[in-house]
Amino acid sequence: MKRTVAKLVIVTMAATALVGMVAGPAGAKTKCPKGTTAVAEKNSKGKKVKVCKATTPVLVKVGETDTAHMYMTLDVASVPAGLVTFTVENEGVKVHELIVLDTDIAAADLPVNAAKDRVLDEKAYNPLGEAEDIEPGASGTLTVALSPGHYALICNIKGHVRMLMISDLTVT
Ligand SMILES: [Cu+2]
Repeated sequence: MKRTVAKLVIVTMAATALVGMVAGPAGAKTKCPKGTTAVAEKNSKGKKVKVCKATTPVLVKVGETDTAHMYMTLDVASVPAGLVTFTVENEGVKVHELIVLDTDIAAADLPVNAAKDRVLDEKAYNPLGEAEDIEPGASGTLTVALSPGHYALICNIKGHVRMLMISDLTVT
């Protein structure tokens, strides 16, 4: 199934406190209201500007259960189409990441390359964006525009998909 997804991706790797900050007219930082997030858009003159847009929040918790198991849990199984902001809280002791793949394939069915111990060809599954290098105790955010369908969420650091850092999200 071919879907058109707006190329609208914001990755904020800064501390959570900085999430949603937008440069105001005087260059001052302005916080977006609750329930909205800063999104880059082109104005009528083709200039890139940041605007606060309504977004659906999804809380993603990641970490390690034991030496052989990890987790990636979402607070919802489905969200309405539109802008979705993932906030990824790393509760573990290792660095993790979140990659959102626009694919009908269930996350558990994504092929893991045995030698590399990760999903080799992320591009084959239409990656929409990622929140990378989330340190233990830190959080990262990722805002993407999602159309109805299935999305697979993974942490593709070596070994982590095999240890179940995977999740599925349905967009209605
Ligand atoms: Cu991980």
